[in-house]
Amino acid sequence: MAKEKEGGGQTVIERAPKTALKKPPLFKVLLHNDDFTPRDFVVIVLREVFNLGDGEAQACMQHAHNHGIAVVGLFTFEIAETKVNQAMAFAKEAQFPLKFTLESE
Ligand code: TYC
Repeated sequence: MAKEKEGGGQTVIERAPKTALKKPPLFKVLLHNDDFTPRDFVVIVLREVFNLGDGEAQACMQHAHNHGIAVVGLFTFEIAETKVNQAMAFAKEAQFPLKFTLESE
């Protein structure tokens, strides 16, 4: 990325060094349908854990319900893993078999 910098009345364009860090790989979080988890519970998990808006959460839940699976979002591995663990712990506590998995992009 080029960046402008003021230098004694001149504008100097600085280029990012060639050693600029690479973007980390992204992972898809997938939501799986099941026959037992209530729709409202799925929507709450998508809102609370994955920070989806209400409309997005409804659409994601409905997609999984209709097609068996839905992409919740793309995250770095650690964030994806943390969110999947939080979401499944939440479901386990409520005794629902709701399942999320990770897939490399
Ligand atoms: N199929 C569930 C029901 O009819 C709702 C549901 C939707 C469950 C999406 C999981 O990922 C899911 N109660």
